[in-house]
Amino acid sequence: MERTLAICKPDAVRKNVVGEIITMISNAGFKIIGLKMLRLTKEQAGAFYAVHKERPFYEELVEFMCSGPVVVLALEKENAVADYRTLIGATDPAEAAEGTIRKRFAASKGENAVHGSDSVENGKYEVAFFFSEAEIAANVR
Ligand code: 3AN
Repeated sequence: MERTLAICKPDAVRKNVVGEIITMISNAGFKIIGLKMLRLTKEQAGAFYAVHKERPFYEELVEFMCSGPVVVLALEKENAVADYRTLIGATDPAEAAEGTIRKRFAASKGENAVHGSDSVENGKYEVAFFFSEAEIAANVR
């Protein structure tokens, strides 16, 4: 079983569409093995997106991710990383396929409703960033 991390970003929380996003995730066959709502500090958001540190949008991205609460979900499924990327659609909502989460709820490349891990390795790392092994274990028991 593979794990991936989903985040309903501050724009999705503000638009009150977290429930609809979680329904789409559940309907696509993912098992939710962790779920919490939290407000990221600048330090946490900066560390989470450290791979993008050199990109021109880094500061904007960190600011945006701290601009309100987020909902983080640890998901489990066979082929979870690739299947979840398919479900969310392209980073730019203008390029996102019909029926994807970003097609429905993203406003722009920055305010794009959801995050998804981009590799199996990052999936493990990002789930561990937000959830302890004990928390996950209690949910999969
Ligand atoms: P994805 O989230 O689809 O994996 P990445 O890894 O290219 O996309 O970018 C990470 C995050 O950075 C995106 N979710 C988005 O919020 C933000 N981002 C990417 N490109 C831009 C951009 N051109 N302007 C503002 N924010 C961006």
